[in-house]
Amino acid sequence: METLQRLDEASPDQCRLTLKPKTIPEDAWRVPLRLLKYKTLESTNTTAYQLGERGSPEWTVVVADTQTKGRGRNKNKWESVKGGLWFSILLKPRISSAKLSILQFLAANATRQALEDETRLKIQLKWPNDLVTNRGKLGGILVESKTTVDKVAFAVIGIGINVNQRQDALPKGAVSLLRETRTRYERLRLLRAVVHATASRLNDLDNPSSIMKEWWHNCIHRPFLVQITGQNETVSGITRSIDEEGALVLETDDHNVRRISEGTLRLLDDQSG
Ligand code: BT5
Repeated sequence: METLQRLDEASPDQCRLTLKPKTIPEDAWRVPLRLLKYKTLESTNTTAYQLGERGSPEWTVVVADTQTKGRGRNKNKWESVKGGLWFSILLKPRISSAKLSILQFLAANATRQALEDETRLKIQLKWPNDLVTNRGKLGGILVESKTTVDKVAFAVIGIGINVNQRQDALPKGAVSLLRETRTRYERLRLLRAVVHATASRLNDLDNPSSIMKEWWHNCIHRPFLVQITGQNETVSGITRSIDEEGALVLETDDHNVRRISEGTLRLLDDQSG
């Protein structure tokens, strides 16, 4: 295991990062972790991606107190004020690019479990990439990657969790751990729990059905009537499962079964199915 002081490869000069990395004392990290801690970044995913391009090793983790251009899927903005936990993990998984979508579900499982263990709050998952409580959105996951032919050169798992923000600092429809449990949390302790949970699940990448099974077991719309708005269409139906690529299996209103691989899901009714 490396100490956090040995960050030569990821030094700001070599990486042309605009802000100086801060190091924090290392204790019981169980992976060879390099933690780069910043006050402000545009996006921890962007910085982790740059580090990936410059050959930084896997388990380089970038965390920032605030992000000025935090992002979600399809150019969605991710509000990243102080108090939340915004970080990205650089990984080099030995999987084909066709299997990349699985990483997002693995990360969601790991984050959900870690947060539930740390806070005792019931946290569920909403397709495709949300962490939710029954009052709103607690966090989200954004996986980005660089692929060559059919191999993954590296992947960046970006995780955003609302932790210590008060309600008035949260966007509409969002909740924080503070709001849900009336307790403040040490963000790096949560980060460590998520990293551990991710590391301990990585072997499952060869076994997507176990990842998807765990995800579906903790899904908030299982099986509910939902509406999914994609780039080209809006469909509604009852969610029946997710397949091994992470597509949502939907029984549509006209009783056809459709596999939906992208879109934003809205719960319509919690009595169906
Ligand atoms: C996501 O996108 O949910 C993935 C968010 C990933 C954020 C992390 S933070 C660390 C890393 N660095 C980054 O730049 N990103 C990652 P999506 O499913 O597209 O959801 C985005 C939508 O969630 C927005 O359009 C808003 O409606 C809502 N939203 C924005 N900020 C939020 C917040 N802090 N909490 C809850 N909902 C939010």
